[in-house]
Amino acid sequence: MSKGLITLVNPNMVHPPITPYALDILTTSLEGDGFDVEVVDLTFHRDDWRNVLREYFVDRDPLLIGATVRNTDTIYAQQQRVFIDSHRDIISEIKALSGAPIVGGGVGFSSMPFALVDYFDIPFGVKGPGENILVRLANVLLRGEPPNSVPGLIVNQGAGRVHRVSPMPVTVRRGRGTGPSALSFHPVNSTTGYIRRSGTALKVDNLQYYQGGGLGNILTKNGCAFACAHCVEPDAKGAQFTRRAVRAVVDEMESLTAQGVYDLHTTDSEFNLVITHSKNVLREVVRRKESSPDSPLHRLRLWIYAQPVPFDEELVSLLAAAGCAGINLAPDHVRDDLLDEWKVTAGGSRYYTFDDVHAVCALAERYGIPTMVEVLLGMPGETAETITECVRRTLTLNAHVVGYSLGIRAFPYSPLGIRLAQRCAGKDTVPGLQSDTATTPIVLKPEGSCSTVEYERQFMFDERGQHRPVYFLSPDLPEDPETVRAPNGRWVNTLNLLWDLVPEADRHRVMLPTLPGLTPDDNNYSDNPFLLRLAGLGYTGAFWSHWPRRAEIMRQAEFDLAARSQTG
Ligand code: B12
Ligand code: SF4
Repeated sequence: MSKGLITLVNPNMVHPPITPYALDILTTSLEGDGFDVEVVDLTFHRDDWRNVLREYFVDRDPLLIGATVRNTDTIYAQQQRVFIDSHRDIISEIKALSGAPIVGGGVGFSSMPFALVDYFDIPFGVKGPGENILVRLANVLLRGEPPNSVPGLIVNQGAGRVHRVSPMPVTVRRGRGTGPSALSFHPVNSTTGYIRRSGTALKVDNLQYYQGGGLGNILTKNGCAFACAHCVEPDAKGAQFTRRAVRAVVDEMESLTAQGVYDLHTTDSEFNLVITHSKNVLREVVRRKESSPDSPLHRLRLWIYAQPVPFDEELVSLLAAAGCAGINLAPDHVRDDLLDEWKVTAGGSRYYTFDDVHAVCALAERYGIPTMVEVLLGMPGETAETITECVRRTLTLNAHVVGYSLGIRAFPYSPLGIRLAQRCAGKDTVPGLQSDTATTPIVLKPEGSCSTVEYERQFMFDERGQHRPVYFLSPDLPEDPETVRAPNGRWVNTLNLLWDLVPEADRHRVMLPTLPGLTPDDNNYSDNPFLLRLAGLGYTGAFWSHWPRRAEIMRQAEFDLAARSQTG
């Protein structure tokens, strides 16, 4: 007999649509524990989500409702779009339709969870992997026990008072937690194959996402033990690597490819950190392909996120044999002086040089695997000279695509965000702090000097409660002093410099930020006009793989549209 119904809601309205993988993971664990789970997926209901919710809740009375918040905002400095207001609208509608308690979670949510339980006005939140905590919460509610007995659960007491039940499950650095060893359970379900479905009512429809967005997804391990200055992931996902059982991962790849979802993007923070595990996963894929000519894995196209180190020929040959279709590499910059303070392990050491980036690109090319190289410009210390060198050297890499972003979103617990708040000390702004919607200088309070809700909120809201996502752009870039002084200054000179630095002949294979921030040139996937066309035309695989042909694809799309309007 079922223990009761849990409803999981996906409020992500960004297109091209990305499969809410988290909801398959949560469903697997909840169903495994005897609960019924229904997924109300609003991604394909951007215009009629209210009706969908109303119809759903007419005859449902769940024990608990979970909402996943994958992205808080675009984290793209040229288009600082915030998503949480639309999430709040959805949550408010749910509250009007059901009396069930609501719990929030997701990687975006986890980047500022105290502020978001408060903003959404929901009783519970989970920071980091949620499957095991959610099962505990559901059982506690079922038995009528106090939620305060669920370790790691974030509980909203109202009026801005939020606390987290200790001990905390996700290893958190800087003494803010005690780590999984302090718990009787680990937050990640690392042993079970997550159940992936297509075409089942009220479950995530993996094939529909693949047909609408061209990508499926797969997790081989959770978390990241490194400490790159701009990054939220060690804090939001867990500061240690939790490997999933190899068999479970490959079973899932097999299940997805058998359903017709052939392009799978890894959702690890970085696929190659813990290289022995990465190789074991790939070996198992290769073994199954070799042992059966009928294995659906022969159709697998794997797309990975990776760092330049560790990488060796064995990994690349295994990637090729397993069906890797592309490597998205994130060296971020070429200059050691900038990277020394930025791309580091938890112990603070650098882990690659630009020579390693060259070596990976060359090796991948030898094995016929295209690469995309991601570059993040504007970190502290960036100048016209360092940008010039970075663009010049990254263009020599022979990568399929080089993506340049300018400006870094500062988050409450990214090392950069923490440092900026410490430097402001609640008194002064720091040159380079910027937000398009800021009307007064951005002055951040350091952690510990205010409540956690307040600390997190200031990275997303101003004092009046208006959205003001905080960004950082190096003040040493060639901007006028007024631009740097203005809290909402736009680094236009630097944008122009960037465009000037990329020769016309390379433009087709380069992602370059533009002033509006949402054009077919921008490395911003949220409703990007090129990607929407791409998805509409049925292209599959990582979006960047089609980037060099975007002018042609856009022309084809215009042509098709014109032809259809004539025949229609
Ligand atoms: C892979 C990836 C992509 C790929 C996706 C490919 C694919 N087919 O899946 C691509 C390149 C397309 C992409 C695009 C974008 N991405 Co992205 N992406 C990721 C990445 C690396 C993995 C996401 C993922 O699926 N994780 C695996 C799932 C299983 O984990 P999870 O969602 O965190 O779920 C667990 C917990 O969070 C929790 N949980 C989740 N939901 C819930 C709900 C409840 C109720 C509970 C209790 C718990 C819970 O339990 C889950 C299971 O353990 C993450 C970083 C990361 N390591 O997670 C960034 C990340 C999510 N992306 C991010 C962003 C901003 C974007 C874009 C908006 C960027 C842009 N401007 O274009 C777009 C949005 C696209 C869209 N349509 O939503 C940011 C979000 C930051 C923030 N605060 O908002 C992240 C964190 C990257 C970063 N370092 O900043 N992305
Ligand atoms: S950018 Fe650095 S900290 Fe973030 S996931 Fe990658 S390696 Fe880990």
